[in-house]
Formats: sequence, C-alpha cells, structure tokens
Amino acid sequence: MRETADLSAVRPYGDHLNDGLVQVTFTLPVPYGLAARHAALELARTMRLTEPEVVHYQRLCDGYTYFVVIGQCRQSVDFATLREGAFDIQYLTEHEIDRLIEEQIGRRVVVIGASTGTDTHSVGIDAMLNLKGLDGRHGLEAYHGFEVHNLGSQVPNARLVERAIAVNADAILVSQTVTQQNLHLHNLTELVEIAEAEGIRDRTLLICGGPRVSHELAKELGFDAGFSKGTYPDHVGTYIAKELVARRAIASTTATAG
Ligand code: B12
Repeated sequence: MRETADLSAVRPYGDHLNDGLVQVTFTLPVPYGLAARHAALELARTMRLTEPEVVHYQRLCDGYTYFVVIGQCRQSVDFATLREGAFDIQYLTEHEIDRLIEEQIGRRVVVIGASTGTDTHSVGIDAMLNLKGLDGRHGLEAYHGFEVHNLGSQVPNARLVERAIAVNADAILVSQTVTQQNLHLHNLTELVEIAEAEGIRDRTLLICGGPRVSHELAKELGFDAGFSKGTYPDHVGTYIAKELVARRAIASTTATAG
C-alpha cells in the first residue's frame, strides 16, 4: 500500500517518500578537475544538502565547470498551512470554461490585453490570447466564451484603458517581461492608477503576468490576480470565468438583500 505524505511536513520525493532527494545544477567559474569537484561538494553542503554526490561534471570552457549534484534536503514545508488562503484554482478545460460562461454569464466575456509601456515582449500575452495558444492548448481567442482584443506590445497604459472602455472589457490582461530598473512595477502601478482615474477599476478584472510577476506582487500593486511562468491560457480563462461568476453571485445576493 502506498504511504501517504504528512502534509504538515512535506519533503522532496526521490526514490521513496520523505527521502528528501533533490538535484541541483550549476556552473562554477573554476577550471575542470578534482579541485572543482571538491568545491561543488562543499558548496552543496553550504546549501544544507546532506550526503551530496556529484553525479555529473564537465568542462564548459577554459576556467568554467558545470555540475549536476544530488543530495538530501532535510528541511520540510507545512503544505497544510500554506495551502490555506493561498491563491489556488481548480482549473477547468476549454470546454468546461465555455460551458460555465454560457450557463452562468450567458454572453461572451470581453477581454483585452497588451504588453504595456516600452516592453516589446509579446510572446507571453500572445500565448494567452491568440488562437494558437501555448503547447497545443488554445489561446482564449479560440474559446466560444471569450471576445478577445490583443493590442500587441509597447502599448501605452492610457491607450489600453481607453480601448478597454471602448469595447466594454470585463478583464484587462497585461504582460510585463522587462524588470530592469523596476520598469514593470512602474508600468503596472500606472495602469492601476489610470483604471482608477477613469472609473473602471471596480467593474473590470485587472490581471497581470510575466516571468517575474507573482500573484502576491500583483495583489500588492492593486491587481486582482497575477500569473507567472508555467501559465496556460486555460489557467487564466478559468480564473476569469470563475471570478466573474462569483462576483455576479455576490451582486445578486446584495440586490436581493437590498
Ligand atoms: C524572445 C525575447 C526577446 C524578443 C521578443 C520578441 C517578442 N515578439 O516578444 C526580442 C529580441 C525583441 C527581445 C528584446 C529585448 N529583450 Co528579450 N528576451 C526574449 C527571451 C529570449 C524569451 C522571452 C519569451 O518569449 N519567453 C516565452 C514566453 C512564453 O514566456 P513568458 O513571457 O514568461 O510568458 C509566460 C508567463 O510569464 C505568463 N505570462 C506572461 N505574460 C502574461 C500575461 C498574462 C495576462 C498572463 C495571465 C500570463 C502571462 O504566461 C506565459 C506562458 O506561460 C528572453 C529570455 C528567456 N529565455 O526568457 C529575453 C529577455 C526577456 N529579454 C531581455 C531583455 C533585457 C531584452 C531587451 C531589453 C534587450 C535590449 N537591451 O535591447 C529587449 C527589449 C526591449 C524593449 N523595449 O522591451 C531580458 C529581460 C531581463 C529583465 N528581467 O529585465 C531577458 C530575460 C533576457 C536576459 N536574460 O537578459 N527579447
């Protein structure tokens, strides 16, 4: 019978439950040789890995060596507590999202997106919105339930908000990739300010994404949600559909009570 994990003290799984086995890869700026191997093991110990082993190392070029090291991590995390109150969504499939929108909202959900400010990276927002999507999973444009407007990259925040008002968007999706000089923080903050000044903040979902965006950062900046690496269109599609349905339920309860 398969052992069950203690969710209050979760450790990495390698060969068996709780063995704590992890693999780390890194490059040291030292010449390939036994001294380099010794340095890698020492470094693994300073990372608090017990019984580290160099399972692979090779010369990259003069003065640089690449390592693959395995070792045991004795630390654990309390998944049971962390899970409470965390941003966790039960993802739906494309078909389920469309059905939820059709049955609970009864019209197409309008989403508008862009990579804003001076940021030219468009691959992330295109992956979410364009028909072809990501890794064989359609972008929201392919869903029956969404009407999608993708403005592309280097779009000024003011223009994005202006277009959002024009198409009566339910959700604004922003992508930020460049984080040098905290450009993303500046851009994202500006977008929230403009949405507030234009009076659409309360009725529009504000969602941001990018490799260095987290849900926690997004909330801090005044967004409703944030998505990072590993996001698929159906993830954000699920969030939008479920959140709009939840807000409609709250609005109708308030109206009935009033
Ligand atoms: C392709 C690329 C470019 C292309 C972009 C082409 C295009 N049309 O997008 C070009 C060549 C134009 C380019 C230019 C530059 N780039 Co560039 N680029 C990259 C590269 C190689 C890949 C980025 C990418 O497409 N990833 C794939 C997508 C799918 O991943 P993603 O964006 O993370 O998106 C996922 C999630 O983050 C999330 N997501 C993203 N957005 C959103 C939005 C929403 C709403 C949601 C829900 C989810 C979501 O979902 C996506 C799918 O899972 C990266 C390095 C790398 N390997 O990552 C550098 C990189 C991003 N670039 C970088 C830089 C510095 C630049 C330049 C400034 C370089 C220069 N000095 O000119 C310029 C940008 C100029 C500008 N004004 O913006 C740096 C950024 C460093 C930083 N943190 O600030 C990187 C990390 C390279 C590096 N290591 O230095 N770049």
